[in-house]
Amino acid sequence: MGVVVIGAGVAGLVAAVVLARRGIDTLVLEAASRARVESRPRAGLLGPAAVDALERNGLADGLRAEGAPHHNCEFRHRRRAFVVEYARHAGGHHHVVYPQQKLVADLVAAYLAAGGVIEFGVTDVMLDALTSDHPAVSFVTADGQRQTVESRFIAGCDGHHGVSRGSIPEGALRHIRQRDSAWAWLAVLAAVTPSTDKIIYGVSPRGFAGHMLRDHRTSRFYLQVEATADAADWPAERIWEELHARLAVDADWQLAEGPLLEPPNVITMDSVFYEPMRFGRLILAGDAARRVPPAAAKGAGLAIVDGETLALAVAAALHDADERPLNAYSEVCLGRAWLAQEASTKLLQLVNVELADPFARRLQDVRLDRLRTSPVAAAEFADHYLSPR
Ligand code: RFL
Repeated sequence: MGVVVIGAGVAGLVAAVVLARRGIDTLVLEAASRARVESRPRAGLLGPAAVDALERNGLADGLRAEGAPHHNCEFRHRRRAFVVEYARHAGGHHHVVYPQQKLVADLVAAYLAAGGVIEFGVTDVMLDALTSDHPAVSFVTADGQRQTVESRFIAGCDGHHGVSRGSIPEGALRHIRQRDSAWAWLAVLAAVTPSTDKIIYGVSPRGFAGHMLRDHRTSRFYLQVEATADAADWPAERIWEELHARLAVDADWQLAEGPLLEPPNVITMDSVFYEPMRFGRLILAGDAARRVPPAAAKGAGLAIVDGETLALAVAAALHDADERPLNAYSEVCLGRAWLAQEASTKLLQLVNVELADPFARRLQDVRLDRLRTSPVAAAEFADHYLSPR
């Protein structure tokens, strides 16, 4: 086997398609069922680097047909709304909103069409001999058979809680962690047509509220909550009450309510990087190598671009015996990921409200006023918001 890819998320599937299309024998191992990966709601907003990578590899048909381009976003502050036309400040670069589960379904189809093999529902995945020329993966198939596969490389694309990174010996990777934030976001997914055509970042004296878009029937909302918050304390009624209050604006605007599609989820804002993204013949990509909070919507985009970079580097090593791209892989991906982390940190400073700190709140007022009135501040925001490009 050329490459075993662990995890059929966006990182793993992009890597697998690019490898399979280059004639490299590829096996994808996925813990969940196909139905689950193709219906699990997560990201929606994809930046230009990710969209370009999908376009380059002919993987953007669904996104082009159904995705919604986004050029502007809206802030609400002191009950006043203002729009930042960020694409205008960034040479026309923009986002596309396309639900991650639809992209995963497109990628699974493209990979199978390229002759790739996926084992869904695997358990007990174990990695071995990572520093040898023939690393091995053993796993139990959905029908209970233990199998062991030797390969030339293993792509660890199994997300933040997967087994790949944990197979690397203690001390081989640096763990670079941000100090814990006092705040988390309560993530809410509702079956309701968005009450807006652009993302809304609402900064209110009660804390931040975000109104994101998924598709014409689905909206995502976020509420800033304490890092120690318990989702069980947030019944639907309390969520809607808080969203109405925090998104309120002195204008003719109504927030439409709808049934919650899944239990709300407390997402902490901590970040961690594992460096380098490679140990011997195991190469990490996407969330397996880091956790960037979803605040600036960077994780899926980074994972897509990591997947492509990984596949091209492995293809160069296998086809041309050229290991230079592989040796550069970690640095290239980390450069992009730290840029995204900086954008995420800046966005959190802009929208999360330090509820008990009047000094910080006055500074936040200044930041938001500058964003509203200064083209330089808007251009700076655009640069972060769309990075990496
Ligand atoms: P994934 O998507 O987690 O996929 C990993 C896959 O590996 C499987 N797996 C295993 N398979 C085999 N053996 C094992 N032992 C395994 N353990 C796990 C899993 O079942 C899964 O299928 O990782 P990947 O590919 O690195 O992609 C990362 C992105 O999913 C993530 O960064 C984004 O979803 C983050 N994110 C967002 N990113 C954006 O770019 N834009 C957004 O708008 C955005 N919104 C979000 C988000 C993440 C969110 N949550 C759920 C934290 C909104 C939310 C609410």
